[in-house]
Amino acid sequence: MVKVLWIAAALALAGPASAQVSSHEGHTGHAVETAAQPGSEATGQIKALDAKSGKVTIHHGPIASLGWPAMTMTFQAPPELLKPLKVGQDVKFTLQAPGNQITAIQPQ
Ligand SMILES: [Cu+2]
Repeated sequence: MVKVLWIAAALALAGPASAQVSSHEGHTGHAVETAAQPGSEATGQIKALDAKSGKVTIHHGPIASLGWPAMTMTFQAPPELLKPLKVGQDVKFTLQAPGNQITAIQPQ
């Protein structure tokens, strides 16, 4: 009982600022690791394109890293990446997890 009171007194003297720093120290590394996941590479052919709203429909090949078979589907992409592209082009692109956001795309 005497010990518990001593710890409480020590924490009160240290103040709330230093107590907060020591309790969060160990967590900063994990957030960085999670954000640094690599994208998935894929290839396909453009079936429809709406650069203005950042949408592109691609018939893509199998994507092993996501466990996807070949299919036609619509992805989101930054409009500036889609502007130089045309319907019917064969493209190589990079997907960000969970998988429907394109972060890089170019004709192949
Ligand atoms: Cu798909």
